[in-house]
Amino acid sequence: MNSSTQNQISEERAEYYGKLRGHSCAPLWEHLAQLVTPEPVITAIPHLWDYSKIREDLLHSASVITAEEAERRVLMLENPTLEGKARITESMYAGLQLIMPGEIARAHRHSPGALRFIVEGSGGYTSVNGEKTYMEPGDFIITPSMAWHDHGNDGDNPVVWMDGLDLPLVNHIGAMFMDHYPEEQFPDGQPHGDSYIRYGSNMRQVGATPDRSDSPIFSYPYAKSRETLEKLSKTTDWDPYHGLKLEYIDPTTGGAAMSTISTFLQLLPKDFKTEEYQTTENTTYSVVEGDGRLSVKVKNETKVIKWKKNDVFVIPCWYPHKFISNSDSTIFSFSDKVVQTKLGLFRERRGNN
Ligand code: 1HN
Repeated sequence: MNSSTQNQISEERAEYYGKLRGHSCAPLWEHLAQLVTPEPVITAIPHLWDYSKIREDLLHSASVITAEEAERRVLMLENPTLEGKARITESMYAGLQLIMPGEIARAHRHSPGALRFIVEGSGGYTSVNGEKTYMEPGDFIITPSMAWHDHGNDGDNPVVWMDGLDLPLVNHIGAMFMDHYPEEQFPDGQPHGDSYIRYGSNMRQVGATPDRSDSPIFSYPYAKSRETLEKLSKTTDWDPYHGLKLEYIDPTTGGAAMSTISTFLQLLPKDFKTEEYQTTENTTYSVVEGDGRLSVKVKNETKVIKWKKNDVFVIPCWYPHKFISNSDSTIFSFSDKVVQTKLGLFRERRGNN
């Protein structure tokens, strides 16, 4: 075929495609190769937010805006490739929230589900449908979809936590709803610790059937999960890909604690080196204790990311990676695994073949 014939076809096609656009149609054959790729093509990149660097910016936010005016005083952690999109990975939102002594973040509710992972400070609390829970560093708290919630700080120091939300997933589907409560705080309901008493002892009242899709336990204290990791580490073989990794579960179902976000706490002992691992999960990590490195393949290069206490880092879908710990380390993480699993899309690859 000579080039003038080719040009003619292109012109013919261009004209035809233009006509199609006018009828809200498009030719699949021009897009198929980009739409359906042999392996995931991911915009988000592995990245780390150094807490020692952004802490100052975060504390500074208190002199820029009050919690009252901001409603939620949060620095969003945006993946560098997803600027302006309020996403830390393709599927998840994360931010660092600051609440100063005496402040209140007013009551509201929304369809995205949220988690809090406490980074620093004591005396902070959150109330979920009127049940208050105080939060300590390393505690994991759930705010289920459409649950009323407000936060406060009865302590003497700033309180900081990482928020994780399924916001991009909900936005994608379109099922977004939010309400503001007419009062600043939701009225007190069940006493502090009630849900833990009801559901945290492997027993439940006869006839009790929690009607939610998230765990009725909405606070998982670090002291308990850390102790469990420590004790298990004495009797359990290390997983070559994860060290010792525990998933937070809903004790009434045995499934993931949240319906749209999987949550984990893992222990990597000093000088542990994991084998190469690849997963379709989009995972955000928050380092609770220790330090180490992440070695991750980006295109054909190996990128080394150094992490330490309180840093946040992400490994989006399908980047092959390994962990190397310098000291005994515990790392919290959250991902979209539970959603992928429900949809039959979850995949993983262990090792490099
Ligand atoms: C939200 O309600 C909170 O309740 C935090 O603390 C972050 C990000 C987007 C939308 C709602 C909170 C949020 C959020």
